[in-house]
Amino acid sequence: MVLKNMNDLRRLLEGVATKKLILAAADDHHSLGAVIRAWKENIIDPVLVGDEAGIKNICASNNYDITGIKIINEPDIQKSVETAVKMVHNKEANVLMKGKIGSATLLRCVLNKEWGLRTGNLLSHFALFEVDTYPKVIAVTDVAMNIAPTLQDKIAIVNNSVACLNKLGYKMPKVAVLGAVEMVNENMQATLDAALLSKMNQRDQIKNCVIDGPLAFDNAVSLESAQLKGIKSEVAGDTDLLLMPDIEVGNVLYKSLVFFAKAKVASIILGAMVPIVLTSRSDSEQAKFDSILLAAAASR
Ligand code: COD
Repeated sequence: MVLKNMNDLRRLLEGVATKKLILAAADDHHSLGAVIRAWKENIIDPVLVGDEAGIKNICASNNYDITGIKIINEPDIQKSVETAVKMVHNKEANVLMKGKIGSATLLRCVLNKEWGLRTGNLLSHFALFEVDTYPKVIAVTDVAMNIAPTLQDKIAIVNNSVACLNKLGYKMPKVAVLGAVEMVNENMQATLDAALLSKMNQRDQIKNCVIDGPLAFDNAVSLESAQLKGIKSEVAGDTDLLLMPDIEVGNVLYKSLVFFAKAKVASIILGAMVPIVLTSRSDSEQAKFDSILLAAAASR
């Protein structure tokens, strides 16, 4: 099974128990809108941690009725994130969500050795995009956490993403490891890593997926483009997951898809004690709502 669009995430959650979600630094308009919508649809049971007066102001000016939602008043942003992370650490929730705070600040709390959400695995970012020019959703990793992943990191990033795709119903997701070219070039580290990852997959050192690379972006997402270049690949043109060489390439692709291609996006952090909704502060309420759906599906 593959997901055709973001609505398919909603279908995955039919009959699934409501998840407890904690929103850190909760006085954020789009985050609150998304959380309240997901609460009304019985996807989550939220707790809001943050500046209570600010939260109530936003709710009043947007006619959000939050009667029944627990608020923990912590006006200091750093302390509100620490409180939220500690609550998740103490198993009080299945999902953590970032509100009005920078990604790096939240991630540093998540990585705290005493009360953070480490599991011993590498944590990595995973984004799903629905774009009109591709026949199914396409996952992209890592566009927001690991800055310059080593080969070892890339193996962990693929494993995190494949485990998540398996939970979303993909039996053998097709993984394209991106480079600037589809040939191995000893001066381009991304192509060397890609070739190694492909071989490790063939030898069953990386399981439950089909990996091919290096592939340039065009032949990863277009069979015609691959055929024109004479590339024979099970993945080319049918990619489920794009593995990025580094954060800059990944982040520029993310923003280009959203701003130029008007893609819908959902994104989370994997590998921690629970999935973490981690969207960009400029992402829409819809993106935050779809990310909550993705986190809920990934926490099953
Ligand atoms: N998974 C598990 N442990 C990790 C990870 C990871 N991905 N990254 C770091 N750690 C551990 C290290 O092993 C170490 O024990 C500790 O955390 C600190 O490691 P540093 O010194 O590399 O950590 P920081 O605090 O300098 O950086 C961690 C960040 C996640 C903050 C950093 O990688 C970062 O800034 N990433 C980009 C975040 C960002 O700005 N995204 C926005 C793009 S939209």
